[in-house]
Amino acid sequence: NNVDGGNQRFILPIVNSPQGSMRIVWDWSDFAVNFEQFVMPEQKIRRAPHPSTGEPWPMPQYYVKKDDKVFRIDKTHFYFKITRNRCDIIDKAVLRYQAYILRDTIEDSYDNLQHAQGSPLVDPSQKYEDQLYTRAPYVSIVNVKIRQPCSRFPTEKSDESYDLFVKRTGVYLWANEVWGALRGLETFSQLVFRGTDGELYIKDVVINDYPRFPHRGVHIDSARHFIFKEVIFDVLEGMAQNKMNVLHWHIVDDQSFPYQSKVYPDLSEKGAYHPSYVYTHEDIAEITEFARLRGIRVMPEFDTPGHSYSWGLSRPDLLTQCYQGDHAVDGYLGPMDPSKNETFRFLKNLFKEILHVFKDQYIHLGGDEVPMTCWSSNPEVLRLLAQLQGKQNVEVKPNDPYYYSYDIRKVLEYYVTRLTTDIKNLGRKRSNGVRFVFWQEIMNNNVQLPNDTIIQVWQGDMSDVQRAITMGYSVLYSSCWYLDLIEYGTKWSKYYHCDPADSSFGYSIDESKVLGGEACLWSEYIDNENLMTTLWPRASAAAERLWSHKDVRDLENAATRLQEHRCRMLSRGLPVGQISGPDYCLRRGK
Ligand code: CP6
Repeated sequence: NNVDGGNQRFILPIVNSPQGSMRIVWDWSDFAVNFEQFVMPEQKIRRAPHPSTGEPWPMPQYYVKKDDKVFRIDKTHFYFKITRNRCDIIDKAVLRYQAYILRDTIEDSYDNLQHAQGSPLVDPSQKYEDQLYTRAPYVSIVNVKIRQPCSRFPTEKSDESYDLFVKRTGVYLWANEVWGALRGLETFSQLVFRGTDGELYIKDVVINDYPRFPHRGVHIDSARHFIFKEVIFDVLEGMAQNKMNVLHWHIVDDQSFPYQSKVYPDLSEKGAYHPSYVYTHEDIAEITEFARLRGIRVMPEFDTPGHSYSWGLSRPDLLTQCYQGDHAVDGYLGPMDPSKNETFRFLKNLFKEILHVFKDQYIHLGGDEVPMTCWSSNPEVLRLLAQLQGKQNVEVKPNDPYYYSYDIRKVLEYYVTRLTTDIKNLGRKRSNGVRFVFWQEIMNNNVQLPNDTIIQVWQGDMSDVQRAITMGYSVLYSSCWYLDLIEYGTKWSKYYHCDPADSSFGYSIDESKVLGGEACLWSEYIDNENLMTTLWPRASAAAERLWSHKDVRDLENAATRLQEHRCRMLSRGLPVGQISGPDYCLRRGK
């Protein structure tokens, strides 16, 4: 089949040209005569679908549709009625979705919304009065009922389930928690489509929906290229439209240190690319707030002991001096120096601040790609290792005969155990405590940590997932969703078919131990200009795998919905990329 794009014969329906509307028929196979390598005569020819048919992405768990039956939405009288447990999260969400539904689908954007409400667009920060909604007559009402009072921040235990009924007798959205109501509003807004007559329609449906995995993440890297706050907002808005709920923010790395600390301001003064390319506490608060209002958690990653070169620009003493034989090699610094108490004192102070700035229970501590050969070259680290292995006051040098009986991985275990113990103690004062995530090297190096630790598998397959579970850890899976590794045509089907709890190769994975997965976008070759176009709609493939029932795997069906979904993200103002192959979106052009 041809869902990944490539050549296909189809008809572009209407094109606006200076001469007026005309129908263009483009037969791609005429072109292919000259390019034989592109001819695939046996392939199924798929006509680009109508760009708006009101199909959801990701697919709900239970989605019962009465074929062909649709209701018309009265654009001028449409509103959401929140019957219980109002709070800022749901009030602001309702305004966003009302704007999307009306603006998405009709030509005159905000003017219509203002007209519909009979009042100017409301300042979201103001306190809502019921009269805001009572001006509209009782038609096209969406009744929103939230059973429990709002909580302030989403957590790994948030209930994101909801029920949605679109029936002649009315539209009802019911959720236990506000987080489910947010997901339901997104689904509802996706079901509304614009007919060829310009009217808004919605299908007759009953939906019962909830996520398959609690952790559905997007990983961004703001250290290889500085990512503007506005682009991070776009990432978060894209996540909301794909029901993803964790922003994994790899904030610092070897190349730069854009996190502006108040206890150690020299870290970013020396470590950021430029004084203005920093994230202040206020920036982070804004990003966290934008995420919170969309039911998204922000999980920061401060990657140590490796990937820490930029820390050394202000604090060279933090890093291990690498040796060649007996000689310290000038300017050659390795991972964090585990042989000094000062290293841990420093980290403890910094993480105390980090726990205060980032509210989420999870902290990612990295632990990947640690250059341990530098550790094994350093006499102080080797002295530490000798102690750890029960040999007091022994001088170990790389040329000692004993050297190879030492296991340098014990130093990694010592480092990680000491760091997590320190941070756990700091976290006691928080209401939700603290929980750690590490890249899979921690498990590969046989480091044993408490069972509430989470291992993120980024290399390898279900055997690694199985291994982490056997060692007692919970797992996040990312191996197949390294979105920065792209190729011609950008085959999204491989992202789509990848499953974090895939039992089809003889493994029987305990799905309750798999928290979910993350679409990872590393930024070596990504900056503000191409971040969104590379992330979306590629990450949408991961989003459906992580939300929908595991048997939702039909590529043809997904391809049609994904095309519409991409157009929808575009029309909502997100600069998303192209992966579907030849197609079209209807929106206002120049
Ligand atoms: N940076 C950090 C990276 C990567 C990792 N950690 C990485 C390694 C291999 C690929 C992509 C990214 N750039 N800090 C590994 C988790 Cl293919």
